[in-house]
Parts: sequence; structure tokens; C-alpha cells
Amino acid sequence: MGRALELAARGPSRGANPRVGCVLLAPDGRVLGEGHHRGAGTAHAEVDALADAARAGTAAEELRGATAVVTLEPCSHTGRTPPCTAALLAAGVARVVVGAADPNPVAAGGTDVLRAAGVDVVTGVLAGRSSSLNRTWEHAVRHGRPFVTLKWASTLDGRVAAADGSSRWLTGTGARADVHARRATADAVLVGTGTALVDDPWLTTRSTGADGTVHLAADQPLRVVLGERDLPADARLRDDAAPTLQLRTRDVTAALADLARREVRHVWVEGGPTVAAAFLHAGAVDELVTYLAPAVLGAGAPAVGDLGITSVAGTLRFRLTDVTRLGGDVVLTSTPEKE
Ligand code: AOF
Ligand code: ZN
Repeated sequence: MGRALELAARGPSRGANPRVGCVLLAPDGRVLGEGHHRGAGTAHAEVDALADAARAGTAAEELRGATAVVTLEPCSHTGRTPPCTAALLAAGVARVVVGAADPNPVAAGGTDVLRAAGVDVVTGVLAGRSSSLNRTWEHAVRHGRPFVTLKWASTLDGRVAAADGSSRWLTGTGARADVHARRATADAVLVGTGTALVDDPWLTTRSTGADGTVHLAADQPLRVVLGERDLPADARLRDDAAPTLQLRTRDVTAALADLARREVRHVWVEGGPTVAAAFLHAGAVDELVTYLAPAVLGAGAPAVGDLGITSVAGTLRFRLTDVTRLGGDVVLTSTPEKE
């Protein structure tokens, strides 16, 4: 299963589908085939491993009695591809060792199908590691809405811009590079029309080389603008570096439902204060990523707009899960306290 998890981790860290790995073993323990899933529309890990075994010249008889080790419960449905349970049964696999159960009700039930067909099934092996690999995907599938990360970069006194509106650059290059790396793991990057109009951001994932040349990642997250105001024709968000979607609503729940229909599993929300407050108010923040520069402004836009909280009793509390220094700045990761 450790090897199957390694294979799973080769899959894309974002997209509609989970990361899944599979190893096929002969009764004497020899590896007959290995596979992983490369994203929606491509072969599932089990089918990829069976194809690998076939390429290696494995005879059909060798697979009869083999063990398939899969990090996620084999699917029992016909989605973009046929069911993996059918492929495993057709190959004559005798034993299936499963990591995490599939939380997707459409695809789940594979272990029952296999058991009913007489296959020896073991479940829950290193299930936690498979789940952490697919943390945002599992959350999205369970809750029917994308996993939401709310990010901001502020001074120690919680300002994201100075009184004159200028906001570049509060944090250093290390923090900025970290933002780009983390954006790249999300399916969508979202801002409100306020930020889109004031900052004219690109919201792309890019890196800057030692010689100063900017490198745009090939596969960009969807750029999402929330709100009704129109963007000017020359807005950077209208360039062709990445697709952009404007959701003409102020309702966070409706926006997330729309994104869920587009199979967005993880949204990275970048502000500004109105959008941050709207997501927090809706109880729709699953993770906070906060970059803090050791600086003080004393005036200027706050990271989060008015939440209507007037007493300490109403404080929104989070649990700190990570603290990392990035150059002269610090990044804090926290998750909501469970009621
Ligand atoms: C597996 N093995 O490697 C993966 C599974 O419509 P599709 O074909 O893209 O199916 C997607 C669903 O199948 C996905 O939501 C999840 O429930 C399951 N993914 N299952 O047996 C795999 N990637
Ligand atoms: Zn499958």
C-alpha cells in the first residue's frame, strides 16, 4: 500500500478526480503491474495497472489469483470510464486490498460488488494517508461544495493595504512564491469585483527565474470574480493566460454551488475584505492561510470586513495547524474550531 500511495501521489494535485494508485501482485509477491490515475477522463488506477501488466507481457493466467492493492475503493459505476470492479473481476483477481472508502455515492459500493463475486476484500489499509492525499477532493465530495481556503497577506495589525490603497508589496518574495505554489494546487482562485477593479490582478500561477523572466505554469486554475460590477475590457483578468469566470452574485452559497457543478473541488479565495467577510459569515471557510509581515500600518483596509461581531463572545475561533517562517515573514495555517 505504501508503494500504491507513492504511485497515487504522481497524479495531479487538483482537478475533478482523486489521486489513486494501484499495484498488482502475484501470489508469490512479485509485482505484475503498477498504475495511477492521471485525472478525469483518463484510465482509473486499476485499469492503468492492468494495462501495465499486459505491456510487461503478463499472461492472463498469472493474473488469476493475483492481489490488487488500491489506495481508494474500486469504483462500481460507469462514469467517464467503465467500472474498475468489472475490470478486476474480468482479470480474475482473487484478492483486493483497499485504502480509503470512496465517499462519492455514485462510485461507492465497489467492495460489496467484489465480495459478492467471491473476491477476498480487505479495507482500510493506510486509509488515513489516502484521505490526506485527497483531502480537498474528499471534503468537496462529502459536502457537495468545494473546499475553501481563505488567504490574505497583512501587517501585524491586520491591514492588507495602506490608506492610499497601495498594497504591493507587504510581504517578501518568499511569501509571494509560496502563494503561487499553493494557488497551483487549487482548481479555482477567487476574488471580489472590488479587488479585481482596484488591484487589477492576474491571479495566475507563475514563477520568476533568477534572471527575472516570468514563467507561467502551463495548466492554470480557473480565475473567478465574484460580484456584479463589470470589469474593464483591458483588465488583466480578461487576458488569455487562464480562463476567467464572473459569478454575478453576492451569495457565497450560490457561488460555491455553481463552482461545484463545474467540478471545482478546491477554491483559493484571495480577497478582499468584503469577500473574506462574506465567506466567513457564510461559514464557508475550511482553512485560513495567513501571511504576516512584521510591519504596522495603523490605517488602511482590514483583511476582513465587518462581520457584525460586537462582543468577544462572538469571536470566530480557529485552530492553528501550522506555523512556517518564509524569509522575514510568517505563514499561519488554521482550520475552524468544530462546534
Ligand atoms: C477508482 N480508481 O483511479 C479513481 C476512482 O467519471 P470518472 O470515470 O472520472 O470517475 C470519477 C469517480 O471515480 C471519482 O469521483 C471517484 O469516486 C472514483 N475515482 N475510482 O476505482 C481510480 N480515480
Ligand atoms: Zn474506477
